[in-house]
Amino acid sequence: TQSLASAIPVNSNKPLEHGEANAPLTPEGLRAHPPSRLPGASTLSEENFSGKTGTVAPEGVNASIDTLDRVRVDSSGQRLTTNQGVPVADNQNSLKAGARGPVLLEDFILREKITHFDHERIPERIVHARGSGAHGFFECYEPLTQYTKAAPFEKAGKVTPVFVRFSTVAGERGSKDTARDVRGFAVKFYTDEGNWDLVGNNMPVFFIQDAMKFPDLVHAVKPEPHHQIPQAASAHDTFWDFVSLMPESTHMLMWLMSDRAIPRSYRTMQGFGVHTFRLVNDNGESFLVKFHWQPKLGTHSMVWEEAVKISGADPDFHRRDLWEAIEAGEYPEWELGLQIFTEEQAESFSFDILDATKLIPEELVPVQIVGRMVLNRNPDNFFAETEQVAFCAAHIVPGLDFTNDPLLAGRIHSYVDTQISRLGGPNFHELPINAPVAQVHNNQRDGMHRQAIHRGRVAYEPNSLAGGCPFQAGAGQGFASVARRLDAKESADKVRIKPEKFADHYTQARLFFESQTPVEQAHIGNAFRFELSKVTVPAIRERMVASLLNASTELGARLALDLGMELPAPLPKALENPTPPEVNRSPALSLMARPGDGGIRTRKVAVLVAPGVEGSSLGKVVSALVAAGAVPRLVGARLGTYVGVGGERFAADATLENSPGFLFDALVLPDGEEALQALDADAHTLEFLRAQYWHCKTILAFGASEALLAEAQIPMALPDGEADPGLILADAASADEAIADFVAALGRQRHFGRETDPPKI
Ligand code: HDE
Repeated sequence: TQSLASAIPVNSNKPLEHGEANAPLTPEGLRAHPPSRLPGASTLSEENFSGKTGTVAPEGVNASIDTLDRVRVDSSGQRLTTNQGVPVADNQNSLKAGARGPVLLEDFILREKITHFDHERIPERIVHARGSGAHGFFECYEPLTQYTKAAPFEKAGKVTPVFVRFSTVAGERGSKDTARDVRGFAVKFYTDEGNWDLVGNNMPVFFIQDAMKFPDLVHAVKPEPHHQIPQAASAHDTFWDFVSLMPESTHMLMWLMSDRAIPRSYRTMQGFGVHTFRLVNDNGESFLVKFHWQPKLGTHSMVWEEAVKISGADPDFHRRDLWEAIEAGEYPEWELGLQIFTEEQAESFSFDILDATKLIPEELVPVQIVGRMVLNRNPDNFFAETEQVAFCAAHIVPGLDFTNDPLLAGRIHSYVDTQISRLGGPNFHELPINAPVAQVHNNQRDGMHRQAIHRGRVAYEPNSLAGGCPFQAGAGQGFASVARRLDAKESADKVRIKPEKFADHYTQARLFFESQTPVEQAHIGNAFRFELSKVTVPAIRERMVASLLNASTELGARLALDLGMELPAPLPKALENPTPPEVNRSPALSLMARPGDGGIRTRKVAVLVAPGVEGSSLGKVVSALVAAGAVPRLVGARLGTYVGVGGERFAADATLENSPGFLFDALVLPDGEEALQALDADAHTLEFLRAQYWHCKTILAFGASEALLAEAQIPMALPDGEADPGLILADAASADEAIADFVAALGRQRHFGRETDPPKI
């Protein structure tokens, strides 16, 4: 293909595909703009000095940057023009018949500007409307050619550019980040063999087994149609009405009520391909596979009370976190793990691998780590990249294939279809963010917004007039579907039924619940209680508890008590005696199973300052945090410089009012008599302190600030009488030791030993 393509000087490489060798509006040197942040500087995106065009991927690492460069626009030093490139003399006044006269229809400049503005919005995604994206790359650790010929897994060290979009599901585009919800985890691999979209979620199972039910599920969870309430929340009648009538959703409900649904950061959540896919090698042999993304930082979540507060103070919490981490050069990283297994193995499992409400316990099929993904560049423009990116479950490449999962089948149709209305036509693949790095040659033509200018008179195949080009690649090179049906024994009669094992709705819900630590189980119970207490129809609450009793009598009984109802009889099951499961506990399903390396990189620490703080200890703690990669922020009653007792100067760049405590991972209280008086007089301080304690975060109190703890009624010991590992007191002599303890405690992220139900603080 290469030699043929270069013989004909059309589309011989990607930039030329659009006739764009030297785009005049692409400024020279854009690639060379400096990283936007100096080490140790604030990560506030507003403070970047680079003109805000994103960070720079290491040279040669992100090939997708090249295809985007041809459309990047930088207006610095340029005059203002119309869309036709006509220079505009006056951008302040419309054209009028006299100073006080009517505006003239003739004013094409005004009309163009307003018309464009009128059409600036496109429909938001029907689900996953709220999201954030980033560029990066995938790097393969070892060749996987034994299993697959997919280009990204060809050899060790092979780098494939990616664009990733994380999202919530239910909320609208402007809704809060910290809703209780599933998170989308969609990865577009720009492979040499075309684009592969692994459109996954942060939970490995789904609510329903068949695409037929998806519109119902989404209608049930979205704001109720008569009054559009509630936004970005599942805690309402229609959602629980639907899921309580769909016992197949029980397993997913356990995940949704777990802390997985309120991640601390996109950077601290796992991703899953959910469905079983196929890997196909050069010999045409195929293997079954499940995809897992494992965050290098470990899995961490919020607590519910914190998530609720953050959604008010910073609805962009996750978006900001991802942006700032990348701007700061703290590139988030995940490892890709595969569970590879054969059809014979699959047949022996107690569950059906075509059922998206089931996972494969790692004890059954271990997760094999095969590569890593690093996100190292923020988009330049949210709309052009993050909003217009079009992920499609149908986008796979040679070396991969689908299985007969009936949920997946619907997705193969839905994504392309939805882009056509969302992005305005069938040419969405030509938008720069969607364009493959691989060349595109076919006989598809025309349609709304066509970019490519195809030469010649041939738009059909077979042809002789264009030398038979573009020609079929053939099964050896091109994509060829695996011929085998998953279950060759099945008859192929047309039926609307489900395989038998799909009817086991509770075994894995129980497995998940039983695999959680007591703290996580308590949180799951609290979440069910919260959500169901928002349901106004008692019959729905009762039906849900009756269903949950089949998964866990303990959970069901607790909920009946908490919701003030009689214990209902368990809901009749679709399958009374399911095949016994291979394992009853899978510790890997606990969030606590992946704490990360205990480091504190990118954790945000509030250091309270006021006039007359004891400065030397504060200086030490700030240096220690910076050295460990954390992000200390000096928080005062107002912005500006505060002078310590020893003349030290502290510049507060956040205030008690604009940055409440729950936005931080930890808190440092200063010593100093005058400072403490000032802090004590400000009600924000005690609020701050109580939030930190309630949300199980680490607190370091220097010297006399201990009195503030007492005033905030913070218990010095845990409810079980043990010392609180997250509460560290320091006097001047023990400062160094206390700071080391503080850093270690912060590395543990939360101190759940404090929790009581109801909370004492
Ligand atoms: Fe999606 N889903 N989905 N979904 N989904 C969409 O595509 C759909 C499902 C997922 O960041 C839509 O471009 C159907 C499972 C993500 O742009 C739409 C079914 C999983 C994203 C759609 C499912 C997902 C979407 C809406 C059941 C996890 C956001 C806009 C048969 C494996 C991608 C769009 C992004 C988005 C359909 C179920 C993940 C309507 C019909 C299961 C991460 O096409």
